[in-house]
Amino acid sequence: MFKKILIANRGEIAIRIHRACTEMGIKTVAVFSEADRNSLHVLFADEAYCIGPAPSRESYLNIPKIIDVAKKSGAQAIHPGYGFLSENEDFAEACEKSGIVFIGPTVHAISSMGDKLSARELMKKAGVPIVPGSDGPISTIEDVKAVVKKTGFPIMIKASAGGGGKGMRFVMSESELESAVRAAKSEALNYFGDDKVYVEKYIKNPKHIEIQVFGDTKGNVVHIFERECSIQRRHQKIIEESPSPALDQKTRMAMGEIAVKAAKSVNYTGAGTVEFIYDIDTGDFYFLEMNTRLQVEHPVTELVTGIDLVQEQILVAAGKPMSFKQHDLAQKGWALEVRIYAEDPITFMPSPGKIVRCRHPQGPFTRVDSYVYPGYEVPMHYDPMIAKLSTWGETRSDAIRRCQRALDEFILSGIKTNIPLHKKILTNETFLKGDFSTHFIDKDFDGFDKLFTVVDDRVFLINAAIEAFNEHKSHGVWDLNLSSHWKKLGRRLSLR
Ligand code: MV4
Repeated sequence: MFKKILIANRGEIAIRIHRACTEMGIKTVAVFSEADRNSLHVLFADEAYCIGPAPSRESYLNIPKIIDVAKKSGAQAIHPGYGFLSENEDFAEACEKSGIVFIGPTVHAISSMGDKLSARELMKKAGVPIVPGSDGPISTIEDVKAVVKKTGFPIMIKASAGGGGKGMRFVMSESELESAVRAAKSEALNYFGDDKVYVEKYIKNPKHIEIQVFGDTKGNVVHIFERECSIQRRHQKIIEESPSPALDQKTRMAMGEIAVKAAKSVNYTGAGTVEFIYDIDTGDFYFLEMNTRLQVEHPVTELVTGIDLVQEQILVAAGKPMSFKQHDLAQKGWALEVRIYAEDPITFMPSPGKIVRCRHPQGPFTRVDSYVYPGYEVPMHYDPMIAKLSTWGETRSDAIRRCQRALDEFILSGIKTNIPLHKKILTNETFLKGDFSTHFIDKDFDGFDKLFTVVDDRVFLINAAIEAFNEHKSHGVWDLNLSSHWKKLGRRLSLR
């Protein structure tokens, strides 16, 4: 077993990995940029090394520097977390060449799934359902027209080197075809250095459902059930949950078996996620992409199964068998995760800055993965996600109610956050019914009026007065809840 692991990441996931290592008796090495000198993952680690200036490309993406620190510190393995170098095959290869274990899948698995077109071909051969569309890359309009004869409009043109929503174009009709194909190819070339694009029939009313998979080096591959990730904005997930309110047991098991088939087709080892698009109108589901990393939303799977996915990643990377068989696994209850972003809840603009007051929720079946603290300066150089709040309950409504209670306890002032957005989503009828699609934020959610911006609790008071006044204006009665608003806020203000 490893004695020391370098964590090639920052923020909440670096702390999450540190915790798994420490519980296993493994020492940790943190790497940090100059902007992260006071970040919590640096404080927690057993050793910490500055690897460069704030910009990611000069620090967290600096492969030679990170490998150099691993060698100097005597780390036997590197955990990449998510984002940054976690799906970078050059990094995985550089680790291998340096005799350092990359805690993740093989280079073959990363490169096979990194090229979306080769992944699609591979899935088709493995008998995994793919969205109807082109067999291979398209280069001329004629190629596309031949596909559209099968699929009809609308279609999606996707970049093979894209993924996660990058390099996608929606085409409604033939008149848009020529310009769309040209634009998609040049965009793909500019962004990814690879202009290969392919076509899929557009699924109008989809859910984004993904299956957690796990493989070890003994040939075992299992699925660890689904996560529903449809509540997202511009491909940035906001709320994830497990189980999905849309799946019946039959579909769940079918999706799980298909995901295992997909993972086995590349001899997958470690934690991975097979993303599906679920067609609400037909109940069909199709392979979208496979993410060859641990995901941000892994806590919802951990909460409903009792598995520590990071510890399993480390065990398997050290050549041990995973701790469970498929028949050992079951989902118990319901879990949801809300991502807390340092951003304006209306404009979604990042809101870096110094945190004045910070108190995380606690309590039964309430988990917070966070790296912020009172006085911490949220940097503007990195992803604005500062915390994840996950709650578990026997039923979906228990988990939601617990999340609402926990959000009410959350105190974060000095920066703006999307906490009010979460509060509003968790009371939205469509969300509560569970029959939302990926269009929820744009179509089913009325968002906020422009008056409401969160700076600190004082604004909640003003907003409560505005809401009560509007209530009075429209129904001629004062919202007596205002007094409960005041009482609750008064209590909270006095807490500090
Ligand atoms: C699609 C789709 C509908 N039809 N493909 C691809 C990347 C993944 N993260 C989301 N993707 C989608 N691919 C076909 N053929 C719908 C999505 C999709 C989505 C698309 C645009 C905006 C937000 C979205 C959220 C989830 C899924």
